[in-house]
Amino acid sequence: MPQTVYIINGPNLNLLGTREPEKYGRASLADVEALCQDTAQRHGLAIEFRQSNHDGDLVDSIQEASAKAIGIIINAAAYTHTSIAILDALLAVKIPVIEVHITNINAREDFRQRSFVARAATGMICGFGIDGYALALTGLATMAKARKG
Ligand code: CA2
Repeated sequence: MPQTVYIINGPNLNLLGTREPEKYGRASLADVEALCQDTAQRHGLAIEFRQSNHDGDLVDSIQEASAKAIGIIINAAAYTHTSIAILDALLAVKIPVIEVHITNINAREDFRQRSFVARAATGMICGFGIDGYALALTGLATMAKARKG
């Protein structure tokens, strides 16, 4: 049985590829899932890919991942900058958490430069477009291998 990584996406990311292509690119969320599936397979990992517009659902996914996964990749979208509930859920997990953003949030509006998720994250990747998800998976695969020795 391959080890599983949960990839959790927050509000409005279901609209990826339909609007604001200059910021978020032309790929859809289904394209992101396909990229993650392909990358995970190359590393011998399985993925559970989730998206929700509701922070309680995202908390449920984080708690589920905590019991079933070797790592979490999370793009909490706008909840990154507002949700203590998501931060508390992430602080309660013992597996590595990689925060991903399509855009470079540090080069955007002031309110996007504060991330609550970052306080619980092992690492953060932003500004690489959707490739950030593949980079995060590769990072988690490297960590998992190092742990196995
Ligand atoms: O850069 C990222 O990945 C963000 O997490 C995207 C969020 C934004 O609130 C964060 O500050 C940075 C926005 C996700 C909404 O995505 C859309 C994509 C296409 C059309 C409309 C929304």
